[in-house]
Amino acid sequence: MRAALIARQFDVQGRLVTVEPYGSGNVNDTYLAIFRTTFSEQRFIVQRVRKAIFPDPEAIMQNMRVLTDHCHAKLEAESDGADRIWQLPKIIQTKGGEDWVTDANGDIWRAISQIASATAFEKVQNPEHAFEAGYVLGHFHRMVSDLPCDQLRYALPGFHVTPGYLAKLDAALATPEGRERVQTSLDAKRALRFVEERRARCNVLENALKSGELRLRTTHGDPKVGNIMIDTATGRGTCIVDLDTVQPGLVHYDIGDATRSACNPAGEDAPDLASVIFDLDLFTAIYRGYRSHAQDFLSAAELKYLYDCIHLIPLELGIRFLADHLAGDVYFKVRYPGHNLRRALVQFKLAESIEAREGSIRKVLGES
Ligand code: GN1
Ligand code: MG
Repeated sequence: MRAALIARQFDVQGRLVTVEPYGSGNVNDTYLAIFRTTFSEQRFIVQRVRKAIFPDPEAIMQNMRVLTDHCHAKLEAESDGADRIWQLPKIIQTKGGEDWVTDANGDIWRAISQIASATAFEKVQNPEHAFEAGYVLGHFHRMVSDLPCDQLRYALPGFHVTPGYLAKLDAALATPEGRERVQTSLDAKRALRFVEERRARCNVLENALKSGELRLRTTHGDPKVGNIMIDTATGRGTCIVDLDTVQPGLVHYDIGDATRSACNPAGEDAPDLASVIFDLDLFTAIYRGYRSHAQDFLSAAELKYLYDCIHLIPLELGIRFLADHLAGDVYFKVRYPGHNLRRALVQFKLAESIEAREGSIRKVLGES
């Protein structure tokens, strides 16, 4: 097996016992490798970075190196006064001292440490869990608030730039296959109408960036609850994983992504659309967790756009899923035909629920 051959190239002691598919990522191929010696065992994550998604995988690895060097030094320096043992995955180098391996197809493979005794939940469990998700993201943002984002490369150009996803949707619609997929499905027609009614709102964050009101920072890019590790011994968040999408961006991309994930108890694959809501108790909890750290670094202008990002990012993810459905499922991995359309409907239902609760959300944000 290719993953086993690759796993042996990293600088780990012992003999390979197993290497099995791991996690539920929608994009990369992830494996858990277990190596054993006479006395101990080491588990780590091996991943193939999909070239089709990340045109410049070396940029991801360079970003990961810059980020982890910055954060590990900070975590060490602050560890005596910290309220818990904060963690962050570490790059495991190859036996030759490289940060990644390139296979015969030109694909990049990398190895990172596994966070021990911790669990990531695909769906939010309760308000305490939502609080922890906010607390971990706030802690991460505070840690990187002094890491100038011009030290990072754009590993995924256009990531979270909503108007760009609208353009992709339009391009998919302009193909005969895309048109056919819409004409034969009431759900696809409904989803498209939903987007059309909100098209004008899709520029809100990019306009604020262009006008200079908002500024770029170092962002995580994908802080959904499934990427927040919860310590099994204490129930406390211990770190955020999945560092592929770390790059310059707006802090709002992360906040909107965290809230769309942690405030929807039905999850991204909700079996019943009627169960998809933006839960205000969960939102109150995640925002309280986030603010514990974020009051140190968020500007007044950034605070002003919080409702906008909470609404925009689920709308954007819905547009991304819908565009991929119409393009023939080329980006997100799917488990059944129509999976991406179904995912889009869940995100649109969530965006609708956010619209219905705008006043209450703004209240929690302290705006009224
Ligand atoms: C993808 O592969 P995964 O599950 O970490 C996607 C995110 C989406 C997420 C939705 C690089 O993340 O942006 O929010 O699916 N990652 C990329 O579950 O596009
Ligand atoms: Mg990810």
